[in-house]
Amino acid sequence: MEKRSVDLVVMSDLHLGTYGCHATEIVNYLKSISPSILVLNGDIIDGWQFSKRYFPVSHMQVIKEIMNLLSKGTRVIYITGNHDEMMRRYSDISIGNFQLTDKVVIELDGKMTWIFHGDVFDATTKGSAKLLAKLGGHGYDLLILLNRFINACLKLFGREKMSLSKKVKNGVKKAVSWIGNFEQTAAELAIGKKYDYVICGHIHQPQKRVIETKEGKVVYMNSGDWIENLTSLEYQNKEWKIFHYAEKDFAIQSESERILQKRRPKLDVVTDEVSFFLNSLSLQV
Ligand SMILES: [Mn+2]
Repeated sequence: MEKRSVDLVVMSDLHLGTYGCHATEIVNYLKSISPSILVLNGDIIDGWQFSKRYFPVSHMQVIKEIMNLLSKGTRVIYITGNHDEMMRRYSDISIGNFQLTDKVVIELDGKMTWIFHGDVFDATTKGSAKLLAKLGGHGYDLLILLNRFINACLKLFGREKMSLSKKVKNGVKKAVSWIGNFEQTAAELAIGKKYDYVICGHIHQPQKRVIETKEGKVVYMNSGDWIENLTSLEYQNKEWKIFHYAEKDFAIQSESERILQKRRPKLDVVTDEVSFFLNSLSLQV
C-alpha cells in the first residue's frame, strides 16, 4: 500500500491501555500515512487505568508505528491530556524530532493554528471530583465491552450496529449542553488570541465549523477519538479535512495482521506445561 503524504495530522484520544481502544485500526491508519508533522493531542496512553495491567501487544504496535514515523523524519508533537497527565511534569522537553508539551501554536500558510487537548475547561477532572471521573472511566470501559457484545449479537442477526455509550453520552451531555459549551469556550478563547484555527480533542466529538462572536470568528475543529468515531484531522493543500476510518479501505491489511496473530507462539501455554511437568516430578519424589 502506497503511503499517503500529508502535511500535518492531528489525532487524539487513542486511550491505549483500555478495552475500548481500536489499536489495530490505529496501526492500519498510521501505516497508511506519511505526515511531515504528527500531533498527538492528548489521552494517547491512558494512565488512569494502568493498574489493571491491560496493555496487549496490539497496543504496543501503535507505539512502534509512532516510533517508525519518528525514525523516518516525521516531527511528532505529543500534547498531554487528562488521561496522560502523569507526563505533564515532563512537559516542554524535546528529543530530536520528538516534542512533549501541553499546547502548541503552529503557523500553516500564514494562518495560526492553536492546538491543545481541552480538559482545562473540564471541572470534573479537578480535585476530589477526579475520583468520580475515574470511576466513570471504568464504567465507560464496561459500557464499551457490553456494547461490543450487543453489536456482535446484532451483526449475527444482520441488524444495524448501535452505540450505547453514544446514547448515554448524548443524553447526559445534551442536558448540560456540554459539547456546545466546550466548543464555544474554546472558540472564544481562540478569537481573543486572534488565532485562525483552534483544535481540541477530549470530548470525542469530531468537528469542523466556523464559530462567530462579536469579537470575530475562528474555525473550531476536533480530532474526535479512536474509541468510537475513528477520526483524525488532516491538513493538505492548504485545507483541513476530517478523516473517517473505513474498514473496507483497510481490509487486506487487517487480514495479513490476523495471520500474523495466529502464527505467534503462545508462550504461557508452554510455561504451564513445564510447571505441570515440574509439579508431577516433585510429587513422585
Ligand atoms: Mn481527555
